[in-house]
Amino acid sequence: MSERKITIDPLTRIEGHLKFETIIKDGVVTDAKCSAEMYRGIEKALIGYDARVAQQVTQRVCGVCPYAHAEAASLALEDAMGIKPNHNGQLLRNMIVGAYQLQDHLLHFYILSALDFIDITAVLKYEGDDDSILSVKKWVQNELKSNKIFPAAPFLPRYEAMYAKGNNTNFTAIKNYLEAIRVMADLTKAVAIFGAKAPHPVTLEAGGVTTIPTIGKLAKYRSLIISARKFIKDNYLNDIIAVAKEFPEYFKIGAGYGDYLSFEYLPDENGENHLFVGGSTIDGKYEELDLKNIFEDHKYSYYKSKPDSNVRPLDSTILTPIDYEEFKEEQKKEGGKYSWSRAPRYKGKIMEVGPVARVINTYKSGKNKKLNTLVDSINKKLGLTFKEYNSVLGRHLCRAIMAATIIDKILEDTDKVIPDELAFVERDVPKNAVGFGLTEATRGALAHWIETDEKGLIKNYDMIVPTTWNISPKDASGALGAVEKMLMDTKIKDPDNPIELARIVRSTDPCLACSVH
Ligand code: NFE
Repeated sequence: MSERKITIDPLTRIEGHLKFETIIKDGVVTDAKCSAEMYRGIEKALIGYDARVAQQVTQRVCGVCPYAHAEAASLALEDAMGIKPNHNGQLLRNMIVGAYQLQDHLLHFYILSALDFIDITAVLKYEGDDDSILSVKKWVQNELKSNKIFPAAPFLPRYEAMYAKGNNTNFTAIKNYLEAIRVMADLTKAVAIFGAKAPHPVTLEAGGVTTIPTIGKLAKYRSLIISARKFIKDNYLNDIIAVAKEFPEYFKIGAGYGDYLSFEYLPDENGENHLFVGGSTIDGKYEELDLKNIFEDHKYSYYKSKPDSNVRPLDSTILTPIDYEEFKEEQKKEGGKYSWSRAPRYKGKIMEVGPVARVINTYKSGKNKKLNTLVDSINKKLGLTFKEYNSVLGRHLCRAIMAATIIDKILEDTDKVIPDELAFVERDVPKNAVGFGLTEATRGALAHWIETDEKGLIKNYDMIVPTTWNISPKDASGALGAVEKMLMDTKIKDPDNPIELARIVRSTDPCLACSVH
């Protein structure tokens, strides 16, 4: 029997620093371990400050999903205040976070993941007259002629024979890669119209959005979103379908536990009837969300353990990181702690969060008929059931389904905004209050909890973040984290080029900066 350990450290084309290790026996993964390699402590850094700073500071957890932290922080403080945004406040909030999330989905597919599937060297065979493809062809030719050690990095060198074979798939995706950058720029501009800046918009606050929606701003936002809509609905979705047809086996590779958690996302102007529902699907059965089921485990995380490792939200900030001597001991120990990520669990189960969770939970709730129609038509076209959604391609496909759904919603919301009317209600920060805020960040379910003291300053703050769910280490029961499970049993064609592993991990779009926060 051949046995070999494959360590990838760090995995590139993701956010932050992820190390993962697998044991391969006879070409099959028999053990997997994901390690978040840094500690940040932003929850602890908030303690003692005015509660309104949480919106700004928690955004600095991340460069790609800051909007989601601003929203969750605002929702948590609104919950503590006992208020909701007004009509315009809710709509503008949706428009900021929705546009930002669309930009992030394009970033993930085209910039971070497409190069796992698309053959950039196919441009050398291109004989057409499309200027953008020709520009890439010329660039690759010039790079290959140069004497640099890594010509055409980061696109080359490539593992041979592992990419899409169809010239059309490759040419179209390469053209769309460039086009996606322009669309991402437009979406970023749209975020900045009402967010005042992007990244890290400053106008999302408890009470709504502090920008006044003038007719000019609304018209500009609308035109940017309309120009992005065609690309998202046609090009993005079609590129995923083209990749799906080239790599049908990736609807079977990367299956996790198949249990899903999502939070409600994008409400109507009254803060109700969300576009995506909250809840869980466990063993195929959908149930509404009950936050009391969330606990965090830290047996394999670099924190000092209490006897009971199940910690409730707002109790986790009392956890103290282990000191450096202990850290070195744990690393040497067989079966020791191995990640700075904690291990959130729902009903004691390991939940996958993200695009598949959002699509499956919403579909099963039956509350969004348009989504169900779109999902049914795609499943028919590709011959899929939800079983195949539990896979590398299922995750990519669900992102495109979500993006097509979100862009219609934010356009409808734009038309409901009342021009020139305030989008913000101001309130004092409540004293001795507790609140929570739930949303869906690009990568999945995001929750913030806040507790204020007798002066209204932050006494305690807790975040449970999408990638923390997905990338979590084992828990006290010994069960593997969600991505660890996805890696298990994978057949590796060439252990010297284990691209299957990278494709699996990237399909969850991990963000380690958020994960450890
Ligand atoms: Ni840093 Fe994030 C998203 C949040 S993490 S990217 O999306 O919250 O999983």
